[in-house]
Amino acid sequence: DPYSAEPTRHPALQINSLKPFNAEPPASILSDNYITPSVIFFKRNHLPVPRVDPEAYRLEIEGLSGGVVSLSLSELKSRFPKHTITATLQCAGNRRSEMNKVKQVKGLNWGIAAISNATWSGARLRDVLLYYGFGPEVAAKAKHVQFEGLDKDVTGTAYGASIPLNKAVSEEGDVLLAYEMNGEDLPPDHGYPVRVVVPGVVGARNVKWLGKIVVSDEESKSHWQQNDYKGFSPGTDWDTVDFKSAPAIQELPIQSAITHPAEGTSVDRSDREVTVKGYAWSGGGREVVRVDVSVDGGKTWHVAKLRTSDQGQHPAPPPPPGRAWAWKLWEIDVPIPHRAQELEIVCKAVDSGYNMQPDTVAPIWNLRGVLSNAWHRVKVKVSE
Ligand code: MTE
Ligand code: MO
Repeated sequence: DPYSAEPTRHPALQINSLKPFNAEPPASILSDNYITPSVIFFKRNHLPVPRVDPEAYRLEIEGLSGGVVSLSLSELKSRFPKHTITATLQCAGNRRSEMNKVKQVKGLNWGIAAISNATWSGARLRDVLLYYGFGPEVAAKAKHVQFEGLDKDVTGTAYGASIPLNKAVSEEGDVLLAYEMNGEDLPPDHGYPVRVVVPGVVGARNVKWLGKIVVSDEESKSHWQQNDYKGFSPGTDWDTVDFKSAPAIQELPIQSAITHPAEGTSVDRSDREVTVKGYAWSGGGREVVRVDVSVDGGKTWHVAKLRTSDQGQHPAPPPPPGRAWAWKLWEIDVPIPHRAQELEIVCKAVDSGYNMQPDTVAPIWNLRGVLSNAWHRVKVKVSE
């Protein structure tokens, strides 16, 4: 059984598939912490978790002048300054279950919690590439940086992905070869001993158990770069889809969802107000600037209070423009409308580019169920 060496997991996780292991935390606890504890951070594995011996570990780098580089874990840690960022990871399939309700899609049936926020520490990819000879000569030809994992399928094919070269080498890109998550060694599920953290970019490009980096004029040839993780028209079906016709997802669109109250629960009229909580995040380093909340299905709106730290902690200083990698948690007390017997609670976020979420799922439905970011809606009863 290729899955015999899987790590133990937290019992609170809601399992989407066991082999490979895919799970998300219950939405109700997701917004309890600004920094998601690693044990409940969503887990998305395509293959068995590889167990890597840190002494034997080598990171190979190809495509730079001067041939193949082979770097040990201790060299990675000692040769390059340690840099820490707080960044949210979101799976392209987060909230896929809402697309499934419109029409069947292919993929894991994620709820709203295939997204989590952590601090990541490691070497800057930029520093490593420059150290080993990245310069104008390489830049003249290369356009992409490919990553290969040490996790392999039965045919020996590794998980792989790539990102644009300019994201990888830009001073503002903040791409890390991370060896710590939330101040500790990366857990096995999250890529021990080294993963790429590409802040602002879809989870799929944040390759775990990183074995190889290739600076190239081509994108990764991997299935997940070429024939998956792409968006299509609602009119495209499995008979007509041409994966070559769409670009690989990199930055993700504006997103928000309600973590409290839960669908189908009830609120007391005597409380007069309902407390609504959730998260909001946008890709590409675009900062969330506002979250609007309605309890009457979108007829009237209220502006939620945004939060960038755990309760009682000092909020982080505001990020430089274009480098807002972390989510914001939000909260608001909204008066319960007179005579309402049911509330349709809705949230929608706005980012620094004034991008907003679409109001319904149908116009953004796609056969793979990715990029699901319509207004999130939760219905609760009002009890007398
Ligand atoms: N890297 C490797 N090597 N293998 C994988 O299966 N899954 C990707 C990405 N990196 C994956 C990987 C996907 S689709 C996502 S959403 C994120 O890892 C999930 O990261 P997490 O498990 O740390 O939350
Ligand atoms: Mo993903």
